[in-house]
Amino acid sequence: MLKASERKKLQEKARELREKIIEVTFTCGGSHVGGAFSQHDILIALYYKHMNIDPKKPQWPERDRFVLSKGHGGVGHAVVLGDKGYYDMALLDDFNKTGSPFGMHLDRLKVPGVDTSTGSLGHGFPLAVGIALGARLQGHTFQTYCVIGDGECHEGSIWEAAMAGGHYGITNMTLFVDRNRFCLDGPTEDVLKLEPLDAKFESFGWRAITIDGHDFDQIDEAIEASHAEKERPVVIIANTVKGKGVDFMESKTAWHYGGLDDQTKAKALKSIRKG
Ligand SMILES: Cc1ncc(C[n+]2csc(CCOP(=O)(O)OP(=O)(O)O)c2C)c(N)n1
Repeated sequence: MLKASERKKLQEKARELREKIIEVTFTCGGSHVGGAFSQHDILIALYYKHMNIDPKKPQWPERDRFVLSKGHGGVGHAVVLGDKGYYDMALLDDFNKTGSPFGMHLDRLKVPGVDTSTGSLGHGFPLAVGIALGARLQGHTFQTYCVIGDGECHEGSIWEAAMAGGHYGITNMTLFVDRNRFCLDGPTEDVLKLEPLDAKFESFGWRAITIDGHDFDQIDEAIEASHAEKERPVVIIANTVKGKGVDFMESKTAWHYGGLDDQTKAKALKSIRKG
């Protein structure tokens, strides 16, 4: 259970950075804003409570690693990294513009704090399993965190990685599924059924913990449980809402990717501020 002051701090940071995601989406012309908002509270809990990192030393070998396997959520990750001090937030004024270090999918060679370049779905999670296994073999104690999308679970390589994670008993990583129930072209259960998702992971040797992915107490408790688990890798299936925080975006397939004009930007900010 979080202390009231910790919960408040996380909630306020989440609101502040949701606003920033709207600002960047407005200036760059469009982003994968729906998925950035569903994953957002997980990133906030990790970066502002759990991750052992030093923005002044982005290559510190013992830093915890973070792999945003659903790399199209890069706009949300970029805002968090900027706020943490990896770079000047003003750089995001040119997000996804020609010459900017920031593409829609973040490049680890251009953006400090990014451990893995992602964007091609199904490829970050296998890398995260490899990072965790490598860390164990080399005697490192850092934790590897990874976020995959539920639509991303339609990729076969997700299940190869799950098989490897279960086989090798990778307990130094924490996997999240951003279970917002939507992929690019509609509800996941209509496009290609995923349920029972927890049982699928369990059958691959994982312990599945299902939570409300916008409840900071539940996110925190699940992360702690993943740290304490010593036998099986842990997947946290985070039930989330695509577009969370902006009423007219929530659970709308059309807001997988979208742009804003002055009017919709003002409406979005008003909705976020209302809470
Ligand atoms: C290999 C690959 N195929 C297709 C795409 C295009 N694409 C980008 S996002 C997306 C849908 C992903 O759905 P989900 O993982 O549920 O993302 P979220 O709803 O969390 O944004 C697709 C198909 C891609 N990036 N990579």
